Amino acid sequence: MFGPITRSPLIRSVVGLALASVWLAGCTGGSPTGPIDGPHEPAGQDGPAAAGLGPRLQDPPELVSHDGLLKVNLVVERRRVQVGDRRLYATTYNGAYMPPTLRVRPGDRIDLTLTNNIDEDTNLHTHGLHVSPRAPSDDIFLAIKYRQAYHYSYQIPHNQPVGTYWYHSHTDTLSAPQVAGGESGILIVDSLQEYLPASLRGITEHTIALKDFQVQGDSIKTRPLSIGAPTQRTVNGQQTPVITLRPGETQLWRLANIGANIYYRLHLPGTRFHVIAQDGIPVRKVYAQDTLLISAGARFDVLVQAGGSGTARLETLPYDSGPAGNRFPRADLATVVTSGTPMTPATLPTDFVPHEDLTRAQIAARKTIVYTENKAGTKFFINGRAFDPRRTDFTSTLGTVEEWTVRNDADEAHSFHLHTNDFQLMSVNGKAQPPSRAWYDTVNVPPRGVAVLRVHFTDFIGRTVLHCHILNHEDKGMMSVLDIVRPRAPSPKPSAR
Ligand SMILES: [Cu+2]
Repeated sequence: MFGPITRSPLIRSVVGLALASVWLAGCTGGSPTGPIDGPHEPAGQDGPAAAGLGPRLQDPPELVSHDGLLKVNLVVERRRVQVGDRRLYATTYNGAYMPPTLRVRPGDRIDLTLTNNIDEDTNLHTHGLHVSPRAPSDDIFLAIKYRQAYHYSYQIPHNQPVGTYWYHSHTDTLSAPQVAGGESGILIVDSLQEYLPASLRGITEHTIALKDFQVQGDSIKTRPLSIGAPTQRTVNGQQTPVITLRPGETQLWRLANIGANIYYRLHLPGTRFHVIAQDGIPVRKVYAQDTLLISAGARFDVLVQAGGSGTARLETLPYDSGPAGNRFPRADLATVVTSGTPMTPATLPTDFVPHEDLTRAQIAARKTIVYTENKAGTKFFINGRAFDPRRTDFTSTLGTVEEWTVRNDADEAHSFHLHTNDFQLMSVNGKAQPPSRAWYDTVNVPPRGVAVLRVHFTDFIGRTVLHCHILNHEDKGMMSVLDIVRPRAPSPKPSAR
């Protein structure tokens, strides 16, 4: 029978739900705090990678598809787990704050059973996947009751871009408490590395999953959640872990903001992020940034190339989301240690992966999406209305391209996320976005700002959603229903008399 194979040498196959949860709990409970010079990777003898810097970065365990299929059992349950350097009750998948990474390829199917062992509704969303929004696929309208299980089946199309995605709870009014509590993990569609020049194929890659938690007693705080309250940043569930490179080495880092509410402004002094994919979609031209704004839900796949030996802090810089928003302070995320035998720095790619360009597409319809909120910041609206899952707010036709203007009439930043189809960002505040790096599934819309984007509705019909990915805002109304419908059959020609 099929068993998802992980790349960890410690696990061969996960054939049963009980085994999966027991093993993963054991794995994540034990290893993240291991010493930096633990048994898995010997620390360079000549490098500064010595005791005292912190635990070595652990990539999450992986469940990998086999012969086109990935079978997964995820159990949602409250567990006391290792979170950063504390043990806290969290809302876990399979007993871990940082659950397994699902690793698949275009054309694969994911058969996923989600079992709900928490005393409230939950469900699952495969963020960024171009899959059907209808049950048993990526239907976020369904609610899995306490003690019930649901069998999801996701057919990933052959045209799915390769990169970093994630999965998380999308439960109506409960997304923020459940994601903040722990219900989020990484999903990778392979293989981004196949597009790299030969000299870079097979480079070391790391997931840098950014999750943050607030504390209440012996638990991760889930409600009421204040976005601006002090919060602990973690990378793969670890607090300031150590990432090691050799001088001149190039690594692929999968940066993913999979927390509930906060933004990151990532910075690594002395190094630039060479972006090769945005929200799981490879760029046409690689570009380099000193800092990367990663709004809630967003991902960047980047190449980093180490300089000479030394130690630097991967940090998030202060970010101010506007007068009605929040001021997130600077924080350390990881320690980056460069040591050991130098490598010749590889030439990084410039032209990368071709992608559709909608710049000259025929526009079938235009829509305006206006974000507003009340003065108290407790109610959030799209076009004056709070989310109602029974109402259809927008209708689009399969096979057409539309241009949407997302206008943020609030005094704080909001992000825009669309399910089922990615979009091409055309401009932000009138500044044109280069088409060679314009595809996203999530984009930040500055306070009093405007984003213009184009969507090509391909492959799938059904009711889906668009929303702000600051989950407190989504839960409090900033979400709308989009129904993607088949084109109307041409009206019959009048018959000759
Ligand atoms: Cu928002």
